[in-house]
Amino acid sequence: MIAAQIRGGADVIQLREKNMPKRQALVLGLAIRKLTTQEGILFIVNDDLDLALILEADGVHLGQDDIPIQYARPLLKDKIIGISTHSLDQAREAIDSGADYIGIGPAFKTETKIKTDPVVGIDVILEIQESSSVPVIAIGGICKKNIGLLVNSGIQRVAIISDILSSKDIEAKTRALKEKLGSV
Ligand code: 3NM
Repeated sequence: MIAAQIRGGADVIQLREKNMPKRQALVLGLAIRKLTTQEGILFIVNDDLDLALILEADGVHLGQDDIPIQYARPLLKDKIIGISTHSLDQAREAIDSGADYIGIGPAFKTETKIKTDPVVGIDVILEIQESSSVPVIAIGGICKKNIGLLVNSGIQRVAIISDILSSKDIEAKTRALKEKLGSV
């Protein structure tokens, strides 16, 4: 699945396995690290600082309930730290605290995350993007049908799970989404 996403044009792969035993995640992560290194793609580990370090990932992605960036930064040093945000205030705080990028969402309704925050409007995402010194990545419920709404508003960085992973042809779906992003 990951190889197909890379062939389709994914720029970054994130390992996000909330319920997988850590040993299994380690084995999966080693394979992802090998593939992403070969292909020159960034590899980010969700939540787990230890796994990110062991796997020599390019960075870690931290949620609002994870280890705060102040504690993660000394361990990760100059590696990438991204933070999930769900409001203007959280976005500002994440940027001020030294996040290298922020996720903002949910952009649309999503079934993927068990505990989701209220949908953040496109206007709020744009406002954050316009004032942000770091890349802003929209996430949540983004699919081939609605990605144009974001792109037409000037949002060009997205993270997508279900619309890609539920596709029969993951490579073609990733390519189609990427083409829409590139059409602005
Ligand atoms: N974070 P899908 S929404 C992992 O709002 C995640 O921060 C979100 O999955 C946030 O593309 C989300 O299937 C789920 O909607 C994204």
